[in-house]
Amino acid sequence: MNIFLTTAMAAVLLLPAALAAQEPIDGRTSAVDELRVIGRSVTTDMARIEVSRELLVDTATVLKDIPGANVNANGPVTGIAQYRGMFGDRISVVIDHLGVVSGGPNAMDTPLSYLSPMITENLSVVRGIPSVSLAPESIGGHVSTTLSRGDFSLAGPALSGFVGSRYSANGNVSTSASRLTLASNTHKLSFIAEVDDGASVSTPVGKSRPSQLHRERSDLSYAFAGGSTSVLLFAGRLDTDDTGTPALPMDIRFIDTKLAGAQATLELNEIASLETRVAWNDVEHLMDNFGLRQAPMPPMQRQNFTTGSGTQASLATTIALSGSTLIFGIDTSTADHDATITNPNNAMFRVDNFVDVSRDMLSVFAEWKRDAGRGDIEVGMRARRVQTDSGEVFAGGMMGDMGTNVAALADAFNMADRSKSWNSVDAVLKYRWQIESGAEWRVELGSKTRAPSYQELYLWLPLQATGGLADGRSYIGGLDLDEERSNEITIGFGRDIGRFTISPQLFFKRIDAYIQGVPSTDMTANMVSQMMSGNPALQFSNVDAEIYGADIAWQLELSDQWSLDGVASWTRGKRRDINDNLYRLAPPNASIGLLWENDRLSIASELVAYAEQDNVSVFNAEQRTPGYALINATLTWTPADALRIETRLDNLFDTTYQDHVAGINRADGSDIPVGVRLYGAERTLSAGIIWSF
Ligand SMILES: [Cu+2]
Repeated sequence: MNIFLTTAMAAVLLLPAALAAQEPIDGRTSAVDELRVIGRSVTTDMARIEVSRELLVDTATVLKDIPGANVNANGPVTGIAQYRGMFGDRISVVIDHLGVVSGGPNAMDTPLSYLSPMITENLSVVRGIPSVSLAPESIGGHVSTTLSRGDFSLAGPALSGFVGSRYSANGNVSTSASRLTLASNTHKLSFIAEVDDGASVSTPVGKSRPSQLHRERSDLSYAFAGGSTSVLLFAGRLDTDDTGTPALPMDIRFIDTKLAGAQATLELNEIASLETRVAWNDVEHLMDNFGLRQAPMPPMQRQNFTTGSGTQASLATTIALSGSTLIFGIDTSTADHDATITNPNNAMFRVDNFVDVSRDMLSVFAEWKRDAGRGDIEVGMRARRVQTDSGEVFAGGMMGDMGTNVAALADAFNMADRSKSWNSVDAVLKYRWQIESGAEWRVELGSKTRAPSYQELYLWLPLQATGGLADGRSYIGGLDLDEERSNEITIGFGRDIGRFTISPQLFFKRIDAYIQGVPSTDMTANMVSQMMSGNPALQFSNVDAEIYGADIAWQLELSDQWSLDGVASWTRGKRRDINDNLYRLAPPNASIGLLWENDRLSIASELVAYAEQDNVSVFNAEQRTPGYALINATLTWTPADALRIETRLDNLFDTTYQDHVAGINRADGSDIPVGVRLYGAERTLSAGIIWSF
């Protein structure tokens, strides 16, 4: 407890109390059950963060400030969203309402990696069970983001935008971004661009190598807002080069993605409106195990060239009835993937990791919401069909037993029926009851499904291409996988008592046919895996699981300038069929922030504490992690309306700590030994300046 006291006291001392001038804050309204601290708000419904106001490189990092959420960071810009014990493909992540197709079989280009922070307006997470209308596949949660493409100009044609740069001394990490918007009250043309760059960062035990990064992201858009019509057209690009992912067996050499899309809404009449969206993206990606990290012997050098491309489209109609709303919609998506592993020193060596893999989805839904008075109800149903297929695979250039065994695995895969489909129905029921005192209760019931990912199905050779699991184990897919079904309940409460606001939630999910690795019984796969990695293979299989927990956000306004706020999250995940824990769950954690602000200056400090994670999974020998506490502080100064100066201090006491969900180092040549959990950054000072016009 001593460390808590000392750190809490230091947090208070960080705030120069002398600055407490007496000026009211505009726009600081506290609606029922809404917690609002600069740049963020949490309700029983939703937690939202204005990303562009946060001094960071990976947008996914803001998930740590959201109750129940966390981020599995396999590298500096490879954050995988985690929510209430689920992560990866189980979480729906959308950019301006539509998803992206990831081109990396290890999720090196996670959906959130497409959101460079300075050009991201906000990120919000649905607390509890996502409505069926929000996303076609969202068994574990829904993260919604928007790019900041500027506003229409109501006062007539005008040019607006910003230019800004941020720098962090640890690793010379810089982020620079700009927006240029030419807009009238009906037309808007906007260009945004950001370049992020940095070398490997230092931790209290030495440099984490390779953790350098280089990412360029741009987006050109046109928008129209008429009386009853609005349109958005966009084309964008992501270009990531030479970026480390020390928790994975390879690093990013390049990710080259083109994105484009169109969205339109049309108000048909007083009661009905239509929304339609279509998006396309195409990814080319190269990763290797020798370019950025200490290279293995030439025969062991590997590079993997992968592609991913696909489209998503949706059409929905909203009908306003008296006191309620009805939405009908249809969603489709297609995704194609290929991946080929070669050795640059051996022209004969080739492994077709994924060949002509496709995963297509068609889904329809209906949702009815009554938003009248004190008892709000939402009922939604969604039917979905997912179809997948894979081409025939090949591997060559391997000698002796290895060559024979790998050829046997390829033959077995090519003989098998690889064309699969799953039909399922999801249902969500939400009830919100507002009491006269201003308190609200919320009960949500959901039955949600997820068809397997292409890696879980078609990984025919034991490899670590697992959507970023980063557990160091080699997996093979399961062609007979069933869909997962999660039956769940969320109970939430929200209350304003004077200057104190609180919104706790409890959840329980019972998951049938939960997909995870179990020891493979395939002798050939185990022999190959043993020779390549020193461990037998795990096979993606259906098991039974349950996840439960609680999370809370709260705020206490001490005065017009001073406030305290906090978030706490606790999640437990277990197998039901055997005695084991689920893999890579964030340990119990809490943060307390102390904020002082007036209309020109805000100073915030936070104490972030993580408990040890003892509830680790046996099936893949997950390592335990000790607990830790950190203090961070930020200062934002707006000397003029157009100018914003920011500084941030992370890890004030230079604490040596390991983030449980950040993964294990796999890279030779780092100051952190291979097989040891990655350490967090040492004390780091960052600063930025942003000029808006
Ligand atoms: Cu990759």
